[in-house]
Amino acid sequence: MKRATLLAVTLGLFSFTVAQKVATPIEIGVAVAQTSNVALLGQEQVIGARLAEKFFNNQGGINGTPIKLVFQDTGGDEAGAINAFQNLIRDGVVGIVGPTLSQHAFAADPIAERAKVPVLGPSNTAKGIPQIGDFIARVSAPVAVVAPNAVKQALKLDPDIKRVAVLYAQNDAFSVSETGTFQETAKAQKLDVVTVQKFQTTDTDFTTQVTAVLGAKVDLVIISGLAADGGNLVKQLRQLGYKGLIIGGNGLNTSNIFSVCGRDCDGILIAQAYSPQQSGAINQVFVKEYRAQYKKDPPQFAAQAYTGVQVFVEALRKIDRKKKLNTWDLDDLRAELNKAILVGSYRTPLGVISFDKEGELNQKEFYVAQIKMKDARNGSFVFLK
Ligand code: ILE
Repeated sequence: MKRATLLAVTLGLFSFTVAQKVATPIEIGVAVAQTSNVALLGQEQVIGARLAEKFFNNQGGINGTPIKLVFQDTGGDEAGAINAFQNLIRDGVVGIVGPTLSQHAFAADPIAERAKVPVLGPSNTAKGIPQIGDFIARVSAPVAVVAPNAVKQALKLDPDIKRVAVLYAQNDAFSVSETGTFQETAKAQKLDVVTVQKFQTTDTDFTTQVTAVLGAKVDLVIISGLAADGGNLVKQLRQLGYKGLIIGGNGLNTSNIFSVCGRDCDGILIAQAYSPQQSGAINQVFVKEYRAQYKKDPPQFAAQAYTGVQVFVEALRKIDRKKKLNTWDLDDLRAELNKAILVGSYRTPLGVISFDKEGELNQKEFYVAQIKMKDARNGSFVFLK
């Protein structure tokens, strides 16, 4: 039965191939969180990657050869990320866009590095990601250049801010990295960090931390955590009476927190590495497609995942022009692809980007948005000047 099905499928594919003259697609792996709490962030990456797949295939893929994204769900932990990477590498993808979290990247990227498979981190912003190895680069600007913008914006909105409370998820590598940047920025701006509170991304009750924050009489709260915990923390801060400004870190940068903090999400400031208003032609196409399907503006995580796929596509096109991709040995192609990625420059929805020789991203434009809630469920990110 199985064999018969396989034969039928093979024959079907064969005749399709002959009839359509479609070459075997080039497979690019996408390993992000499609399940677990981390999927609050990962879902947007799946959407961005798929839009890119469609867009670039409509353009003819890699000089006539279509691309195919191969998805592997990392789930919410390191073991899942490692497993997803291993499966993709074994399946023969040319490179991997992923994973969702830096916490997962520190565990899974070394696997790709050893196998010499290029990785583009779509959202891994902790310090030290490109330094994991030669095959690891990212299209997500590091926290050190993104996060300070939110603090500066808060001071623009309220120049009288003096006392700051900082909270962070101590079991998440990115949150630990981000709070370091936030605390340094606060001090550089001559603010007093009067209390630093820790929590876990798995926590749901933040009474202890909120009590400490309220007792410290602060004008600004800065949170580094992920979407579910971060959203709950905001909600509990508001419910227990905190009235001042709140900065949310990159882990709260999704409209998926609206269902967690509801109306209490209103006013949160979040730094952005992407703006739907970015004027480049490809961004305008991306925004149009995204709006048509989802009736709202695309979020940062979707734009970055789109960019990850785009960088692979453009680097592959370059290689293919010199020597057809189907004539390469897979190991050689992966190594060549890694080199091509690092020397290129790309017009993406994030603006024009390139990489330094370690695989760190060069990006110029950054923004800050403020959440505006319309009711308990619906809201938007308003970009500030
Ligand atoms: N930027 C973070 C990280 O590096 C999260 C990505 C928020 C979704 O882990």
